[in-house]
Amino acid sequence: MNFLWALLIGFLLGGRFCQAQDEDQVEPEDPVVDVHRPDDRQPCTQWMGGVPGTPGHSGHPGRDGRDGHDGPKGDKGDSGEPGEKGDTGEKGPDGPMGPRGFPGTPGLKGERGESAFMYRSSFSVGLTDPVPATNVPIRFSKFFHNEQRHYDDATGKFRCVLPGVYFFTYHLTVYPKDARVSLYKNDRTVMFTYDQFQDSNLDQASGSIILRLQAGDEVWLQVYGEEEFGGVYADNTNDSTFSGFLLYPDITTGDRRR
Ligand SMILES: *[C@@H]1O[C@H](CO)[C@@H](O)[C@H](O)[C@H]1NC(C)=O
Ligand SMILES: [Ca+2]
Repeated sequence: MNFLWALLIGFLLGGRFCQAQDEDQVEPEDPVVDVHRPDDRQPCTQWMGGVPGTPGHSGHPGRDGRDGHDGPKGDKGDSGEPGEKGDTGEKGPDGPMGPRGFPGTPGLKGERGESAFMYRSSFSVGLTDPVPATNVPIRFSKFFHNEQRHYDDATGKFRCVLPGVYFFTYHLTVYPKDARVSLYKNDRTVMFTYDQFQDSNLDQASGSIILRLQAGDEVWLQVYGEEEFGGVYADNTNDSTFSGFLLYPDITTGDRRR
């Protein structure tokens, strides 16, 4: 369209030059420019060899072309900044049980325990003279030890104060006849010891026993039988002894908290 306009304007301007040349009567000397000799009879009707017109104005921008094909894949970009912390997820199921741990450190030292004094009971006694009487408790009146005075030489009996398990033992010199001794617990014989004496000799009879006693129980020794079995003897250099002690007390829960 613009091209047509430029052609039309150029055509009109060319005709005006043609008239001026006609008035000057000047003939072009350059044969190259003089494409066609002007015809006097028909001035400017067929002569197109005018000066080229000025360029036209720039046209309007054309429409955008079609999108090109996708280019090759670019390099990997830098890592983005960390996002905000998300909400706490739901609690997962319990995991498997772990291995056994190391032993812990020792605990603190316990408080001072109560004194064992109140659970003491022991005695060790002996004879000072031979025992003439039979079927009565042998009274040991030589005291090696009787702190708690649980052995009573007036009766010849050990009287239990602390319930528990007790150990008793006796070592008797036998002279000048047989000795048959029985250990009693509350008027009942528990154990017998018998020694046959031999002339011009000196024997020993001994025995030991463990008994559980309640408070008030009594334990003693006595000759079992008639005088022929009364050979329990003692003098300054030949002792006959009777000993006993609390092996361990029966402590109830109440006693322990007392
Ligand atoms: C008692 O033992 C002593 C020696 O230790 C002895 O000389 C004495 O004869 C003994 N008593 C009896 C009755 O045998
Ligand atoms: Ca003997």
